[in-house]
Amino acid sequence: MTEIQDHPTPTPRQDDPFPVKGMDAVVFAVGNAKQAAHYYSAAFGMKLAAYSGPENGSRETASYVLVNGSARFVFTSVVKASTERGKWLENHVATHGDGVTDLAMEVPDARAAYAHAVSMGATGLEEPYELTDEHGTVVLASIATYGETRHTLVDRSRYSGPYLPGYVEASPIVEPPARRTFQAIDHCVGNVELGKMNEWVGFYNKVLGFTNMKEFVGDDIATEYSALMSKVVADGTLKVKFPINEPAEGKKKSQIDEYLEFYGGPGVQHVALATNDIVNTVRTMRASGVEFLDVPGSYYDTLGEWVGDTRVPLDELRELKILADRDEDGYLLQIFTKPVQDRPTVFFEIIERHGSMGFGKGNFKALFEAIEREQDRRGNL
Ligand code: TYF
Ligand code: FE
Repeated sequence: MTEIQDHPTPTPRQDDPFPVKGMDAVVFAVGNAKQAAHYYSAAFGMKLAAYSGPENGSRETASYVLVNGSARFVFTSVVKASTERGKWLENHVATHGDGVTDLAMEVPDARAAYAHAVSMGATGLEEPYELTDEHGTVVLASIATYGETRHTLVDRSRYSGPYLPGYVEASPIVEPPARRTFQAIDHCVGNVELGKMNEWVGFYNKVLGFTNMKEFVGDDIATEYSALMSKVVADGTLKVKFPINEPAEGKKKSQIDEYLEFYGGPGVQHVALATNDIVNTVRTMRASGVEFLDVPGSYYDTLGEWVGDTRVPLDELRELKILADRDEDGYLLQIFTKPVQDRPTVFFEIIERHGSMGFGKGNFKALFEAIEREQDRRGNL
């Protein structure tokens, strides 16, 4: 830990050049959105809220909108080969497999946000445009980020429909779980190529006015065991947090290199979901067949000594393989799923925060050793 980092205070700045309200949605391009919607309903406990497809005027693509508290995921697939609108989606899925195309952010003014971003050097992908239906008007615009990922900027302050014009309300696919599994998107992590982390951190600093959070993985830790470097950028209110990873020279093949190779370039690595009851969430998801990374029992033999007491008894953390970390602000509990598709690419994190605004740095050793064991099982170490 040699660099000095900004230490953001979570107070909205009056002069924020790029104010954001929070994450609007994580949008996935997948091979079969109908089945993805079922998986995220039955296994993740999300609720289908809206749909767009051939039955209501979208002839080329089908999209399912799933929600859990303020967290919103959208799954999109092509329904017909080689159409004009479906082409890019087809190419995205062919190259990357299932993956994230869009980390959409809700903003108070999409036109102003887009104009600011482009004037500061962002690549514009969609100029601001309006969509209107009987529920009101939404203003959208999109800018490019790493790989083929984009940020759509969404002003939905004059809209009351279930998602966007073009979508109709939809009923849950299965009965939602008795207790909510998570209620918000905590952070979304990108993997970029070797040597590009600082460029992308600079992009978020300059173009979006995001600041660097104090937690990061530097050279020293990277070469020891994690084989990655990481820095975190966040908006002024810390509602949107984007860690950026790049591969590092380590003892073994970097997990980031494995991702880049199998995804076919930079992209979203994991999405962390905030819960108030990680024990319930993990029990519910495990019972539905979601696989989590395995942590050796030895991790728990010493955990109590440095983490101290947490809301969840040590025995229950050990039973469920939940990780814990503490810093000067408090503690957090977290767990990571295995990749959720056949490619070793996108996975999820469940996180319960108690004061700590960190990302679990105390767990990096145990976590990365667990990831290495999985890489080894796949023959990618
Ligand atoms: O978001 C984070 O930074 C933590 C730590 O492959 C992390 O969740 C970083 C890289 C990784 C898994 C977790
Ligand atoms: Fe994370």
